[in-house]
Formats: sequence, structure tokens, C-alpha cells
Amino acid sequence: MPITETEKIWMDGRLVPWGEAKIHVLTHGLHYGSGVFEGVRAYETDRGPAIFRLEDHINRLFNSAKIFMMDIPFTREEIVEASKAVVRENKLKSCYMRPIVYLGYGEMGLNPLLCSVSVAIAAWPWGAYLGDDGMQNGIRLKVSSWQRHDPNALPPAAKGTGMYLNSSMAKIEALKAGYDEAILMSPQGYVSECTGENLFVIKKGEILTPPTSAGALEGITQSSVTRIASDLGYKVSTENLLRSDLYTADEIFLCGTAAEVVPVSSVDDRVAGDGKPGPITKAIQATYFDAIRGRAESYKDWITYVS
Ligand code: PPE
Repeated sequence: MPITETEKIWMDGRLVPWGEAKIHVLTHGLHYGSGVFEGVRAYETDRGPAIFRLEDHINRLFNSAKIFMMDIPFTREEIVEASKAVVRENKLKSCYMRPIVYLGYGEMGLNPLLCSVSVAIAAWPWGAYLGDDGMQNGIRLKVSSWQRHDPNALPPAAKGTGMYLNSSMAKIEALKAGYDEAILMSPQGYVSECTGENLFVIKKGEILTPPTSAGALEGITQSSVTRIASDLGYKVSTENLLRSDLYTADEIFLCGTAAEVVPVSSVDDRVAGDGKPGPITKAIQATYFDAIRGRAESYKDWITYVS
């Protein structure tokens, strides 16, 4: 999806013009994928723009950095304030935000402990990640021939930049085969997640989602959906799922910050339910859209106004 340029990007403590937010080609993070990042969204509310679950994203960013032993040279509060400033200073009503922590220029080689740690936060307007049609009518998924990495190869709880080559391989395969998105399985044979989204399966009114031990990121949207679904009266469980569970589900949807909540119409050409977004998916989607825009009183604790 193309990026729409905005005015300023926060880099290591100051706002710089978009075109000047540059790094050296010998930056460690470019060579070894040694970075961690977040995807965050801000939405227009009746009290101005608000960032959805900002503190949770920044906490996960710090956890990701801790896993890879990167010392972020700013406090959580400073990163939270910088995130708000990026939305405010770019006068954005709604946007996608990309905080990234990466090992910088100056050291080469596989010992990352000597490297400098840099932080940047960019924001730009971004539409429906998997398309407006997919959001309305559902998308077609394919189980990938690429596996999600084993938790002892790369930790799924960390959102590491280099880890995403795995997702990109699966995405390429799915798109080339004419599908919209891929599902990755764990090396143990359980359903993990999609390339940039968590997955939910609905069977006989019960809502199921795979655990981190199956290679899934601890999704913030996944946790929002879990709370929303429970509040709507559904039973939600984190459970290992088999490939066949995808084929016999009544409803399937995926979720993530970029993607939001997206219905699935089929998996490997096995139609989910009647192929149209199901009633539980639609109810969760509608509540999620209210929550992110600050329209649901019970989820106001999830939003941070930028001014
Ligand atoms: N799994 C993966 C692998 C993943 O990348 C994401 C977010 C999720 C699950 C959902 O997590 P959460 O956003 O906390 O609900 N993917 C981000 C990046 C997408 C991209 O780079 O493109 C995102 O949604 O911002």
C-alpha cells in the first residue's frame, strides 16, 4: 500500500521534515533486520484525534526491545508523548503510525550489544489494509506452504523487523496464487496467524483464537476483540486449532491494527459458513469500529486524545 507523505517524522528526540528522515546504508538494522516496531492507529473522534491503545502498543514495543536486548534510550512516557506530538504536529485527523526502534550506524557484525539504538515515529493516512471490498464482503485465505517460525527460532511475542521476511514469503505465495492473504501453521501443525493479523474461528457460537505458543503475536486487536466478544456475551477461548478447524468453521475473521476486523469468506476454497460475513463477525466488527472512534462509553479507556 502506498505511503502518503506527511510533514514531519519524529527521529531520536526531534521532529524532522519528512524528506530528511534518512539513515545510512550501513545501518545495522538494514543488514540484519535488527529492529522492533509497532503499528498503531489514530482515529477521528468528537473530541479530536485519538490514538487507540497507545500505551499497550508502547509497552509491547518495550517488551520486544527487551527480548532482543535493545536498550531504548527514551522512557515509555517520552515515546507516548512523541507519538501524540506526531499526530498533532502533522495535523492528522486519523492515521496509521509506525514507531520503530532499530540498531544504528557504527558497528557491523552479529554482536548487536555494541550498537547504538535509534527510535523513529512516522504517521500517515492509511485506508483499509486489506481493501474496502474485503472489509465489507470478506477475503479469501490460503494456508501457506511456509511455516510460522518456531518459538525457539524467533520469539513470536516480539515484533521484530527481520521476522517479517517469513510473513512476506507467505504473502507473496498467497497473492501469486490468487488469494488475498495467507495463514501460517506452526511447526507443530497448529494454526498460528496470518501474515500481519491474528485469526479468530467461530464454531457453534464459541469463539476461538490460537495462542502465542502456536507462533501468534500477542495481538492488541486480538485482546480488544476478546473483550468486546465477551461483553457481547460470547465465550472466547485461546486454543490450539487444526487446519481442519478452518475448513469446518461457521465464521472466520482476522484482526490487526492495520487490517482492523476483516471477515473471511473462504480458506483453501472451503467456504466459511455461507461465504458472507457472519452475524457474530459483523457484531464484533461494528462494536470495534465504535470503540476505536471513541463512540462506545465502555471502551473509552482504550483511547488517548492527542490534545
Ligand atoms: N500478527 C502479526 C504477525 C502482525 O504483524 C500483527 C500486526 C498482528 C498479528 C496483529 O497485532 P495488533 O496490531 O497488535 O492487533 N501487524 C502490524 C503490521 C502490519 C504491516 O506491517 O503491514 C499492524 O497491523 O500494524
